[in-house]
Amino acid sequence: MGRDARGFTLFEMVVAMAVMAIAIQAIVAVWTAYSHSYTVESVVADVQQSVRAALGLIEDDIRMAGLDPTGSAAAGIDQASLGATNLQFTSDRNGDGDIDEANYERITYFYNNADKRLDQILFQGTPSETSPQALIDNVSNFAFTYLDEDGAPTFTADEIRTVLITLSVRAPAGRGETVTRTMRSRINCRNLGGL
Ligand SMILES: [Ca+2]
Ligand SMILES: [Ca+2]
Repeated sequence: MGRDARGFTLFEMVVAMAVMAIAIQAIVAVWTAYSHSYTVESVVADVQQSVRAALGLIEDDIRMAGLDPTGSAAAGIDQASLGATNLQFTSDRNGDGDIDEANYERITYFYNNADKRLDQILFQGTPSETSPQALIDNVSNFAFTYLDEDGAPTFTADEIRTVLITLSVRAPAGRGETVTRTMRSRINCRNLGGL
């Protein structure tokens, strides 16, 4: 008796099921890897975007440091609060010869290492002064570097012409993994040392 040519033997069924099981396993593995890399990639994209946005805001502010259209506001970088993770600067944005309005004339940026945030204080020294607020979270590393007119590092406020920023953000990317991105920025402060 030959087997029915239209049917399957038990052996063929078992082989077919085994092949299917292997195929499903492979599909699941590929899908898992894909969805994981998709998660990591989207976290990387988010992190890069937020770092870029934060740096853009700081750059715009710091570029204004020392703006002093009347020459009588004594705008510039504040020596007392100058450090590798602290920067306070003034600019006479409304050009009235002093630094006292709630119009972003005195701004402080500082790295809050305990909370891993880059904080800012706006309108400092005016009635509208804000408490520190986070500009960006998950900051794993932050540093200001200051250069004088010859490009040499300095911590003397009057000598500063260029501000360099290093900003690293580390964000969770699922499965206990993290994504870290570091970006640097170089700001030439055209309003400093112009007198
Ligand atoms: Ca002013
Ligand atoms: Ca004023």
